[in-house]
Amino acid sequence: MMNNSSEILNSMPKAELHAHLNGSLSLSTIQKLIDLKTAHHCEDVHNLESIISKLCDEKHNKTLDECFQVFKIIHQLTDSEKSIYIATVDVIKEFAKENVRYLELRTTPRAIDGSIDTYVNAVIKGIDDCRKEKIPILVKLLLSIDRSRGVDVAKQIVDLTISLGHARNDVVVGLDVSGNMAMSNITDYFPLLQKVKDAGLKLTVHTAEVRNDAEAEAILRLKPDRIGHGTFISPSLIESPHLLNLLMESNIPVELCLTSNLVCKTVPSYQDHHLKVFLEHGIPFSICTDDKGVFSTSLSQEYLIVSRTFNFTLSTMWSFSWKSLDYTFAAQNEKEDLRKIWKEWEHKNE
Ligand code: 6MZ
Repeated sequence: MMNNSSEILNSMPKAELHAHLNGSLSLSTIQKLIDLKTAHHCEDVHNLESIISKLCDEKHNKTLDECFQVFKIIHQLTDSEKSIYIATVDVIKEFAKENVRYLELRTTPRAIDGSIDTYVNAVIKGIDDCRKEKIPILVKLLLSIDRSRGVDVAKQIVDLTISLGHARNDVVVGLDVSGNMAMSNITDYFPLLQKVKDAGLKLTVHTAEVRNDAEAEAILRLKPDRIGHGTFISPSLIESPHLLNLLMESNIPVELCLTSNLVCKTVPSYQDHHLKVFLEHGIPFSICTDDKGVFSTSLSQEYLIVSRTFNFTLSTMWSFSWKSLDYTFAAQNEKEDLRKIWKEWEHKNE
């Protein structure tokens, strides 16, 4: 295989398994949504514009709490069917442009005109239209629970996930649990999460993004299909190998988001990222972006960072991308089709 470079990693087929819709908006989409508000004579748009450009500045390191404030601002821009549709289409096309050939988008439905169905239908319409336009990317959707919003809101989202997981099982594949970990007790949500599992849908849970060993253990014992981050499971950050052993036994794949963790200061440096420890312990993982807009990154950029930080060859990087296909929530026949694309690229670049 050729040498690693940003061009070659850009051309390599990749699978994105952890992308929050509203965190993935590029500045050009944000500008489009601001213009949409201006056209509708919404107040405070200039104020919004200056806040957003400051918050999206890549050099502006944020704590995780500050990130949750950024999301609140972005949510003011995606508050109508039209803006949610635009956001979805733009994000899909941007990922497709950097050869992400499989995208699992996740988003937390908010009520539009009193209905969360309206929000989700706008996202699904965006996905369907990209499919009709033959954008070369397979897109699936996970609905997210924001754990800071309480169990009653979560219940509505779970019910919608289950009904769409049947009616639109070509798109809606499961549920994600995200949001501010500090603001709730995860076990309150377990009966709902079990309901999703019992309905045969997939489950991924943000786990140990900040340190909470008891919570991380409870989530691992629930056995979600994947977990997000898994930072404070790593023995490089916590003294006891107990959680790492549990993760190894369960063989749950982990969605790793290096820039997100670095910017939010949950890992001290790229070199200290737990990807290396997880690799050494045979823990399955997938390289992801988390919020490509808020963290000014792309999936190709994350691959480049991993290859440069740990000195991995192109064929190692390709194998990371190849293995992520196993961890997707796509159907078996879809995975087979994707594997053909990956193999074709490998042969061309041998
Ligand atoms: C936890 C996160 C997150 O759902 O409105 N979200 N939750 N940790 C993170 N690490 C940085 N990044 C994003 O996208 C934005 C929402 O995703 C979750 C938060 O709940 C945020 O409000 P959607 O499309």
